[in-house]
Amino acid sequence: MQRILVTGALGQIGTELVPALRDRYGSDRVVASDIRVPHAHGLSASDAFEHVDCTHIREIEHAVRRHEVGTIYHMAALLSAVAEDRPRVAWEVNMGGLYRVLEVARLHGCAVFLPSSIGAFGPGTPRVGTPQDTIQRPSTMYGVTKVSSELLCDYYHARFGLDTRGLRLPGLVSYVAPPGGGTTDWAVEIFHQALRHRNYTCFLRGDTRLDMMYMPDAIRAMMELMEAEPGKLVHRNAFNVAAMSFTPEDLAAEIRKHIPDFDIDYEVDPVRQAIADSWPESMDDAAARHEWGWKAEYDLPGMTADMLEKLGRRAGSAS
Ligand code: AKB
Repeated sequence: MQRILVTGALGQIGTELVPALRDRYGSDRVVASDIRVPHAHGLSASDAFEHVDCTHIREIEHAVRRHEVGTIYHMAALLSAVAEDRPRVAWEVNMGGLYRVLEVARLHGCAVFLPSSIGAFGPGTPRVGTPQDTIQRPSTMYGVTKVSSELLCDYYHARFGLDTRGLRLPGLVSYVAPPGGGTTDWAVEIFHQALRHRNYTCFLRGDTRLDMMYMPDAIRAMMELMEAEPGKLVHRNAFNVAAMSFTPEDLAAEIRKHIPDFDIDYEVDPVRQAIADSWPESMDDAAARHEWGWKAEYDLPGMTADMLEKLGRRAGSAS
């Protein structure tokens, strides 16, 4: 039986991807891995877990051999703001990690999923309705690693026939695990602060419009892409996927429909503002819709209502 290995399983995406994969394919078929320890992150002791530092090829190979892995969801990476602060580490983790994952995948015949990002675009890219195939000249180290990762995955597909597939994910909103180190983290923090303090100080300008998505849609997109008929895929690394596009002012107004006395103010961080200003407001995801039937389910009102309900419930059960 071939298994699925998830790297970076304790991060914002991995924390929700692992249970979703286990629900769909069976608990015994999914191995979580991370450089961090699982007990602090709520995984049960019976769930398969491997310590994997993706900058060490032997650790990846050990997990792949031991669990007879056939597919790797490679989520381990530094996000945009941290990568800008530590560009050398970002290159080593984002590119070095991917290179080693691809080499192990080549030797063991594994399929590979890689999350790219709106960060793979830059100031020269059309910001509205960003096409699938367009200018990609990002101005951040994160973006440089994302474009290079897309190219490297396409290369391994063309050169070695590896089944590599990827998505250009928008900023992700989720309630299970915090993002940590991204430019779109404000869109998660705002919900926690709204529920706790009725106030949020945002590090981006109020009119900064970015492409965003609710985590359940993102998780479904990853699994649907990996299940798609290979013959139908014209693109591989990586597909634009879109759901909604909003500013901090828009989200604050939507939250106010549920929490009328919620207030937002702004203390702009110039580094993260510059990163956000270089990213798409809204991507055109026609290729994903045509090639494998992608369709988002959550819009801004639906996501906001669900986030507040789920976070409110969690706070209630914790008290
Ligand atoms: C980040 O803000 O760095 C990420 C992303 C959009 O790739 N959430």
